[in-house]
Parts: sequence; C-alpha cells; structure tokens
Amino acid sequence: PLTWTAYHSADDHHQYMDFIEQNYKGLCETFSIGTSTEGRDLRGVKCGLGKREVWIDGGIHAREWVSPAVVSCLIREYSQRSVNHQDLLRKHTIYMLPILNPDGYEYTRSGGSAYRRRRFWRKTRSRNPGSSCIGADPNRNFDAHWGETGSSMDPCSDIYAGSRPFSEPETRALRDFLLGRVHAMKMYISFHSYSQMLFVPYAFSKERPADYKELLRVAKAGEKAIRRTSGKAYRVGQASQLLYEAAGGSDDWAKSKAGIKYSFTFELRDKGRQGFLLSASQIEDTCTEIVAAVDTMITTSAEQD
Ligand code: 0X9
Ligand code: ZN
Repeated sequence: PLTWTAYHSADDHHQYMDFIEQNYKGLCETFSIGTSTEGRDLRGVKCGLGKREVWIDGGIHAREWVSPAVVSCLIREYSQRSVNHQDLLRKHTIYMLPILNPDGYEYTRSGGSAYRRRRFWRKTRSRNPGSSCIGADPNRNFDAHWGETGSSMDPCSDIYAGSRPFSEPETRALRDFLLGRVHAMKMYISFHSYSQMLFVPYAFSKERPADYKELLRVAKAGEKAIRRTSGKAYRVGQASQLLYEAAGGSDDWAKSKAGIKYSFTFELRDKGRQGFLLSASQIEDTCTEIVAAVDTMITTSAEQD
C-alpha cells in the first residue's frame, strides 16, 4: 500500500497502518489518540513488548512532508525487524504517529489553482472566532511558557499560539495520551523539517534542564549514527541557540510538564536547497539515517535509567 518513493495521503497512511496490524499480529498494533478538527483519526502504530516506552510523532506542521514519510518508514522498519532481531523491541515499546496534524497535511495536498498558498500551509485548520484566518501553530499551542517567546497572538500569523494552551484537539489528544502513559514513557521524539538539526530542550529560552548534559550525550550519539550511516551533518543543540527561541512546543512540554526525561526534536533534510519541497527520492535515505539515530538514541539512553 505505501511506498517511500512518493508522498502519500493521510488515508493511505491509515490503510498502511491497518495492513501492518493485520500482518504483524502480536508485535505491532494500531492505536488512536483522538480526532482532528475536521474529524480525521489521529492514528499510529505501536511495536514492541517492552516496559520502557518511546513516543515518536510526525506531521505537526502541515508542509513538512518528509516528516510523516519518515515516521511511516520507521513503522515499516520496526514492524519488519521484530521478526528477526527482537532485542530492542523486547525491552521497549515504540509508539509511532505519522501525522499529528492531518487536516493541515491534507490541505497542503489539495493543490489546484491555490497550489502555492496551500502547499506551504503550516498550521491546523480550526476556526478562529472573530477572525477569518484559519488555524493555530500546534507547536506553539502546548502549555509550556505558552504565548511567550517566538509566538504570536494574531490568528492570521503562521506562529499563532492559539486562543489558549491546548485550544487545538490535536495537541489536546497528544497531551492526554502522553499524560496517561508518563509512568512508562522515557523518550519523546518529534520530527519536523527542514535544516538537519537535532534539538534538546529547552526552546522557549536558553535555559537548560538540570540533566541537559545527559540529553546532549544521547543526541550526539544519534547525530554520530547519522554521520556514520549517510555522511549527512546534523547540528546538535538547543533550538533557542541554533534556530530561535519559541515557546509552547511539544518537546518543551514533554520534558517540563509531562516529565518525560528524554525529549528531542529533529529537523530533517535538507538544508534549504529544496526545503519543504524535498524530493521524494530522498525519503528512503533520510529514513535510513534516522533509523540509525533512533536505534542509537534508544539504546544509549536505556543505559542511564
Ligand atoms: O519552530 C518550530 O516549531 C520548529 N521549526 S520548524 O521550522 N519545523 O517550524 C522548531 C521546534 C523546536 N522546538 C520548539 N520550538 N519547542
Ligand atoms: Zn515544523
């Protein structure tokens, strides 16, 4: 059903996940955390039998197409792998949700005469009372220094934080799911694009968590695995240092509010040549380097807790 030489619809992703569940009974199953504003299922696949849990999401921002592609590729990887080398999946359970913002994603795919305007959509597709502008930036909508740095209170802005923390059903669904599993959840990874970076908290300011060095150690091990695998360079550090300060993000919330020790955000390929329009021919190689990074980050963090 899915291939990794093209970008696919949210429906295709759902069908692929159903297919995985039917074919890999016992080791992987689908799960749902809720529904989007337009009623789309927020569906993912969990693989593994372990007590130590890892969360992976993609598609928070609509136009960052390589992100859902890589997360569905991770589903392929971990579902196939569980047959042979089961070690990682005996100790861990990995939750993978490819498209957290399916309404936005489908909007960017809806093309037509408004192609350019739609293809570069970033936000959700919720209505804003009193404004004709649509949507909020899901990665400014989490309750972690909400509305402070790097976000806007203007519903027409691309970085609109929303009318209140968790105003969006998509971010609420993620919040409720993760809060229900905090006892076991050890790692949070979110995939964005582009610029080839790997962030450790915090992003809202240059403040660092007490265990910053440990998180940096794990991130650097991930970065090294990428370099070994594809030769690609990813910069490692705080988003507030490497990119800009921005509050209300999922990574900061996972770390500071949900108490998930290891929290990371990836910016996938490339460094700007194609940007959001990354050629689908790069999905497979991006996936390969990210599998190496995720494997390494999971195993190298497990030594610590
Ligand atoms: O601004 C963002 O949300 C991310 N960059 S993107 O170009 N994909 O929009 C960076 C996220 C870093 N983490 C936080 N800002 N919390
Ligand atoms: Zn993004």
